[in-house]
Amino acid sequence: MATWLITGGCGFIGSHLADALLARGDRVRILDDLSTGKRENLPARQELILGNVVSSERVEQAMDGVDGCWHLAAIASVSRCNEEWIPSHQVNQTGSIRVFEAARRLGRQGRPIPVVYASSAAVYGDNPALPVAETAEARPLTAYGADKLGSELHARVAAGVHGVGSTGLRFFNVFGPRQDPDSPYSGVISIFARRILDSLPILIHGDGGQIRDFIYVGDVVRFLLRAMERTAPGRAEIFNVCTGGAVTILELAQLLSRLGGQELRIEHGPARSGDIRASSGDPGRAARLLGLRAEWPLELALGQTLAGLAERSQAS
Ligand code: NAD
Ligand code: UD2
Repeated sequence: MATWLITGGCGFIGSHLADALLARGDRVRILDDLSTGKRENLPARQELILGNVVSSERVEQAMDGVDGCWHLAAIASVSRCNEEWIPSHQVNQTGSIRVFEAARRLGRQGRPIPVVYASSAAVYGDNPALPVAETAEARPLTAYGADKLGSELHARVAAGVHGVGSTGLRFFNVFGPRQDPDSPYSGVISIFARRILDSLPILIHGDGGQIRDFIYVGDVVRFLLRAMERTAPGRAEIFNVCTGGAVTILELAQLLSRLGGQELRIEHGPARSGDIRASSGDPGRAARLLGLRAEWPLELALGQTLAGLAERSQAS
């Protein structure tokens, strides 16, 4: 039976990955500091190492004896990373290096532990060539994006110098149940869903013409699992995790209101500084080399998300 480490496994994406691994009978180990993740996102019996991914002792303790590591722990808020520049750099970049180093040191028979890690479409910045492919110039506009790009560069060093195999997944806009609707830093879909369930008007930053490529967490877990199967020693690869779709924030608000049985009520606030105007990914490389495409239709996935939030609201 395989044993896996998920750093950030108490989080939105990590807890869905943990569910999938447990469902197929594997053992899962979680390293998380519960800074944004929640213990209740995991089954009560699930082993959790409470700790910081910046600590080499904690990372080595968590990595020892596992067959592979999904590294998802990060400060995922763009604005928080800009405001808390040094501390978030330590988590988002030094934390990644800690993981690569532990994968090197704790490999067995000279074979480093494979690592799949979360990068982000933020590395592209405001690259106008849409849909954007992995070969496009990376020009991050935020500290968050710069640290995700830095993690990719260190992944290449880990492969070339130390033989650590890794696969970096550039997530576009991920949504689904357990994305925390109460955090101002959370994804737009979780925030809009909460407003609709509370019968409150939706607040759009700017004119609502911003474009995003929304991918459902159920699809993201399929990419995470397949990427681990493909990760090989000495090779560092990168893939977009996206649908290739392009939805405006206004269209999103209209769709969610209809699905939530609410009349559309919108208030427009100022555009968010540094907001990317248009973001949409080219899913072709992952389709060719991972053999995967996103399968969840947006409307069905939005329905699942609304239902999941309504259920948790009633339970709490
Ligand atoms: P999340 O905040 O729900 O999950 C992050 C997890 O990491 C949380 O459980 C948190 O407690 C943990 N964590 C944070 N700092 C830590 C530290 N120093 N040590 C140990 N644990 C720590 O966010 P998410 O949306 O699930 O994101 C998961 C990964 O995917 C992150 O790396 C994020 O940057 C990346 N990503 C997410 C999206 C998205 O749309 N959700 C888009 C692009 C990239
Ligand atoms: C997402 C990720 C970020 C980074 C980036 C990469 C989240 C929360 N953020 O940033 O980590 O990976 O993608 O491209 O996952 N909006 C509103 N009203 C609201 C909230 C948001 O209008 O109440 C708008 C916002 O101005 C933006 C869009 O919705 O234009 C998406 O916002 P977001 O915070 O969900 O995600 P994004 O793309 O800024």
